[in-house]
Amino acid sequence: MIHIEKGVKGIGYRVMETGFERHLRPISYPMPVPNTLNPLPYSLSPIASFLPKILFYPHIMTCDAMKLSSGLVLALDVTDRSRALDVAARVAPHIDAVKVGYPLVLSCGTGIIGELAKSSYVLCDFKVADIPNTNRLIASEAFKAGAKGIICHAFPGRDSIAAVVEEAKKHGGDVLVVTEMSHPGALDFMAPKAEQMARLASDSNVSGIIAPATRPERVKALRAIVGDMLIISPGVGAQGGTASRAISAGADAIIVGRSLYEAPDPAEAASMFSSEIAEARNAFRDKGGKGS
Ligand code: FNU
Repeated sequence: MIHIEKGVKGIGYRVMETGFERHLRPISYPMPVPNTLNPLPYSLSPIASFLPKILFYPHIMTCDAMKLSSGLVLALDVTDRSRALDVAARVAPHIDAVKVGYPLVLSCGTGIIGELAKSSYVLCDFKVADIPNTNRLIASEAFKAGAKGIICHAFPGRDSIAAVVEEAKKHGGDVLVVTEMSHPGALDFMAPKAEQMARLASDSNVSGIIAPATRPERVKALRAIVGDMLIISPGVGAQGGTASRAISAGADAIIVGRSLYEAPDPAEAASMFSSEIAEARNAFRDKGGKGS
C-alpha cells in the first residue's frame, strides 16, 4: 500500500507499506498524486485485505511444515566438503534433515546447500537476526540455494521474523525461531525472555521453535505456549542433553552434531539416536503426550 504523508514546508514522504515494513522516500510537494494509490484499500474488508496476499503468495494458504519421521536432525558443522557429503550420505537413512550453518557454508560456499538438497531436506541454521530487509535478502539466498527451512532469531522482533516468513512462503519453506538457546550463556539474556519469544513465534505463522535439550524443563514450559507447533531441540550429546529427556519433555525432534559426525561410525550412532527417540516417543505417547 502506498500513500503520501505530508510533512512541513512542502516536504513529505512517499510511504510504501508491505505489511511488516514501511519504506519511506522523501518527496517534495505539491505533487499530482492521489492520497492513496492502492486500488483495494486494506480497510475495505478482511476479504479485500487478504485477496492481494492470496494472489501474490498463493502458498500462504498452505503450511509446508517439515515432515518428521525419525525425529533426528544432523547438524553438519564440518568444514570439509567431502567429509560433509560423506557423513550426510552415511546417516541419511536415519535422519529427517541436515542442518547446515556458518562453519560449512563459509568454508564451502552456498553451493553445498544445493548438493545436500539433492538427497536431504536442508535446514539453514543462519540464526537470521537483522532488520527486515536484510533478513529477507538472507532468507532469499538460502532458499534459492536449495534450503527447505531456515532458522531465525526472535529477539530482533516481529517485523524481522515476518520478513523471513514472507520469503519462506514464496519458496514453500519452513521458518524455525530460536527461543532459548542450549548453552549456559543463554541463561544471561535469552531464558528470561524465552516465553515471550515463544509467544511471538506462535503469532508469526512459523513452523516451529528451537528449544534447549540441555534444559528439558524449559522445553516443557515452551511446549505449553506453542501448542502443536514443531519443537526441535539441540544440545544432545556433546552439550550434555539426552534425546529421551528432550522428547519426553515435548520436543518433536532433536538436533545432533558432534555426537554424529565425530562418531567412529556415524550411521550406527544415528541409528542408536533414532531408536532412543522412538522409545521415548512411545513412552511419551503412552503418558498422553504428543509423541509425533
Ligand atoms: P552439537 N544449536 C545449538 N543450540 O547447539 N542452532 C541452540 O540453542 C541453537 C542451535 C546448533 O553440540 C549449534 O549451532 F539454536 O555438536 C550446532 O550446529 O550437537 C548444533 O545445534 C549442536 O551441535
